Amino acid sequence: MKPSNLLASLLVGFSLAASSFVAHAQTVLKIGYTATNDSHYGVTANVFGEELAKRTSGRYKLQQFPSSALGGEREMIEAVQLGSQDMVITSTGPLGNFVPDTRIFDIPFLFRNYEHARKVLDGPIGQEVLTKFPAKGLVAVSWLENGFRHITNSKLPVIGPENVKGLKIRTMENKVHMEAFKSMGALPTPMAMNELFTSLQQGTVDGQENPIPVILSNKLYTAQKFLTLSGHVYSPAMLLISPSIWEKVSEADKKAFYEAAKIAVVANRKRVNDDEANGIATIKAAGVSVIEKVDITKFQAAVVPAYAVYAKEFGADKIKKIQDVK
Ligand code: EAX
Repeated sequence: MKPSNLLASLLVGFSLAASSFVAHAQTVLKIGYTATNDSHYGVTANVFGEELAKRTSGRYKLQQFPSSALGGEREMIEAVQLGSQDMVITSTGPLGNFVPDTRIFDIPFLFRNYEHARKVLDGPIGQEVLTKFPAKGLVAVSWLENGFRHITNSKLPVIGPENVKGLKIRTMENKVHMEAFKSMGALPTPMAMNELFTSLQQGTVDGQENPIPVILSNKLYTAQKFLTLSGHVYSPAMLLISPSIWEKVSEADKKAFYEAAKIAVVANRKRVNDDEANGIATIKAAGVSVIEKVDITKFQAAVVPAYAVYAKEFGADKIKKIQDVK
């Protein structure tokens, strides 16, 4: 073989090896969330990871960081925007500070029940909001679910809004929620999830509000005396991916991401249903007094002043469009 031919075949061999390396290269995606792995978010990440790996022949793999190991939700969303973190499962809590269009879904007493909320998010109204993310440096793979939020506290049995007057209640870093609690006469204290447990223990705040899956997974019930099943607001969640990753994903693999997310959301919602059905017994058994007969009409009346603010921000017609989904 002439030296020039030898060089040519070496080059061909090298580039073949390089392309087969590319075809088998594995991308490990770092995903963070605030709940434990044994939770409605953990189950979502597990199923999403398995389904994605299956559909991409193992080219995409998840590395999970549960329990706020990568920080609070606001920090994680920022990191996903910057590309220093690949994916996050987050509630919409702090998300409105990045993509204001998500805020409308944080309005209290907007959704009648789980069926209503899921229908809106899966339908044209919810899907349209997903298209707003790229302009804000984020990619939304799918809506997920955190659940209807309930109030817990360590001071008194809360039956109606008059009982939350003057209570220091931790809210998410979300101005829609803060407005609602202000309307009820509470003192809303915004705080990241990873600071909450200690704040409840030390009495920096009297109470907080979260869905049953979070109260269970983060063991918040061990630091509270009363749980009021207020269901005052639905808390959507979301699976976000960094644009710096997304722009490198092939069209076929993007389909795999969406398909995997579709299966993960089924598991996510099933776990929320199961926690709602079985979790309250666990909370009661731990000695928490659970108030099931709640004065919902009074709570709704108490947030009417906040609705005036929401109508101004989002448009009364847009709110009505969501309420009208049957
Ligand atoms: O996303 O911060 C909160 O109260 C959220 O519900 C929690 O982090 C789950």
